Amino acid sequence: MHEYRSEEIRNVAVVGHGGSGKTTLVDALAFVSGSSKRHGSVRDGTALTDFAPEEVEHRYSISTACAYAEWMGAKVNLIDTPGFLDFQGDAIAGLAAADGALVVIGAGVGVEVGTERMFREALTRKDPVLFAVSMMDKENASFDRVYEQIRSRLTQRVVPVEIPIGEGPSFRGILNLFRKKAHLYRKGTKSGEFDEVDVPDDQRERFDRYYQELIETIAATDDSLLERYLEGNEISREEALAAMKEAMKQGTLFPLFSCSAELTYGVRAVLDKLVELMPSAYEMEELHAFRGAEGDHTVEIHARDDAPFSAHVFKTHSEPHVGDVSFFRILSGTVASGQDVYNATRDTAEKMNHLSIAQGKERIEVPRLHAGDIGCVAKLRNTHTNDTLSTREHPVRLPQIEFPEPLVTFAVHASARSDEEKLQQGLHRLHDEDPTFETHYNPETHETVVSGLGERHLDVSLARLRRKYGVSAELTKPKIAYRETLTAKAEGQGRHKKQSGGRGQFGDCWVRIRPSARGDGYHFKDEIVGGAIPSKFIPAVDRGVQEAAARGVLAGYPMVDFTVELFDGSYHSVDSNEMSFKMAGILAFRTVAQKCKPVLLEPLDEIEITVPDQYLGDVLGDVSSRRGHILGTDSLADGRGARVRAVVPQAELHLYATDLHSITQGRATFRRRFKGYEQIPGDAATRVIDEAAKAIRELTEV
Ligand SMILES: Nc1nc2c(ncn2[C@@H]2O[C@H](COP(=O)(O)OP(=O)(O)OP(=O)(O)O)[C@@H](O)[C@H]2O)c(=O)[nH]1
Ligand SMILES: [Mg+2]
Repeated sequence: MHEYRSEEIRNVAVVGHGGSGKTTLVDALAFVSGSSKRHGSVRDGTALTDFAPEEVEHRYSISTACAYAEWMGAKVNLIDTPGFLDFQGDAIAGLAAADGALVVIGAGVGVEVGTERMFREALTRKDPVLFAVSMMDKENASFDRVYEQIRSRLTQRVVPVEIPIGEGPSFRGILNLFRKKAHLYRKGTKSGEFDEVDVPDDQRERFDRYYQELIETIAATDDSLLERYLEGNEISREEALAAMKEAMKQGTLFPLFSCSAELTYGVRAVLDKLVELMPSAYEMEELHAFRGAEGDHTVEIHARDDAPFSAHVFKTHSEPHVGDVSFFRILSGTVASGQDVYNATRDTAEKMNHLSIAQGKERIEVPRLHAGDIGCVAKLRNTHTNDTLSTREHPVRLPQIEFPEPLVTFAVHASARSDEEKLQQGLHRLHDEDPTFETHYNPETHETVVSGLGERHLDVSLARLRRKYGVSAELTKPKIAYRETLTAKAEGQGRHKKQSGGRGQFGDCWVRIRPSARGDGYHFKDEIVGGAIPSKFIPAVDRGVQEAAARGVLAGYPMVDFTVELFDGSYHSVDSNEMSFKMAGILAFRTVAQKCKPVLLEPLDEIEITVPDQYLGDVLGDVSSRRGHILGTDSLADGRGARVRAVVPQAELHLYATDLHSITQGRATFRRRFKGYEQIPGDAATRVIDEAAKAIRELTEV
């Protein structure tokens, strides 16, 4: 294969709503260019970039995957991303590795929530965007409707460049505005071959209308062009393309294409324009990276071959017999197969053995890759997603990809007890592969919990766990880490006395217990005077109190935020020892805490919901029904809805992501953050206490 340099490389992330036709289009682009030998299909599980067993089974993308199309002397790296919200982390990683976004929209369904989301994400990253309306052959396809939806929901600055001739079953060609020709596809063509003909008479009126619009839009991007256009001068194809490319870079123009990836109609035109309109890797704006493993000085990174090597790992894919495959985008310098590199994020040396590029699941070895290219390498020792590879001589760390935070949490249990250790290892491997999948042990509830972006995300993660690490596991609703606290003060005695032949045990203490402020923790005060308890036994009383407090007095949850004053007691010169005073501490706590009006506390999260106005009422009502407390509602500046802040008990938030999705047709997003503990009101508290008592009864009956 030709060694492509940054000027000849385009990195394009293919993004959009779930099921909009991205994977099919990537397959068609690679096939039509001749770079992929087979025209695969999502329907029969042969699509180039949907090769993971879970993807073949479900017929949708789960992971970001790479392919390429060599076209017009360039290499277009195509990063196929999943559209479902649950796998959004991978879509964001795909955008991070690219220099432009191809937003795919299904001609039948039009603009959807995921289209909007990914378009805005691309805008935030200042990526040029090209829209492709795919599935033009589908029964209910309508190009004009989608065009109108883009204008009303996404941007007024969209301009059609390739217009379909016929729609649905009669879709047979496109009007190519730049060439001022019509392309009529040869029926049954395998790779998008067409006849270029003059614009047919019955298409003349549409052609003129769209052509006028295109030229005026392009002319308006540049004063000198506009002047010449208004003077009646012709704007050449090259000038028009250059102006459009510049406007796309500025984010002021978004070209619109139409195609049917399945029939390969219109796909060549999309390829042409990816090469002509997307910026080359060479045009990448400089980045600022941290120097060294720890340093906070920054250095500029340019996509130049003569700069030191640096690359960002945006995806780790682990395979049963191969191990981890790391996908990276080279940001500066070149890298050769077998070269020693340095992972500054983890301070480890790595070797780039069998340097490759990916065409779907196939990896093609290459001797060298240049600045701006995307490559992959297997079996790095300790490199994970979001790490930076560089060299020992010039170690740098690149800015991190910000992955979405987990929204859904479950407890996880190995199906077989003996698999517990394997489960822990597997879960950590899954996290290394997918940063939006998190796992930790909750010492308060004694459960291992896993979090992700949605239920589907966690289900797929468990399927991977089973396939790759041979561990079956089940998800259950996580236990809530309730706590207990006190609301009144009281005092009393704890007296431990045992006489069972030989040496006895004796410890006796008097304590005062009072509540302290929320979050203040536990305090122990020694107020013994005159040696009523010898000082060497006092820490034992403290330990006893803490041990008893950890088990609470209401429902077995840890008691928090209180102060214990030890103010009196007595001892026996022979029978007293530390053990006896610890027991006295336990007894004192149990007796006195009961008198201090104990209550249950529950963990609360603060949530921030962004929601279009038409769903605001429903969302607020739903938050209230979850015992939520609304902190405030603000209107978003650009009329895109409202932002609601509320505090809601964690116990009421299980599966909130799923519920919010269905209340708002997927139009709302939310974030959650642990807020603190607060007292549970009457009824809800009684329920928790009853449940705890029931659980204890069941345990003792067994
Ligand atoms: N008729 C027709 N069907 C298509 C076309 N493109 C895709 N499809 C079908 O539409 C379905 C979804 O296509 P995909 O390519 O998997 O869509 P996607 O955007 O990759 O979906 P996610 O990966 O889930 O986000 C599949 O059944 C495809 O076979 C097309 O051009 N014409
Ligand atoms: Mg897909």
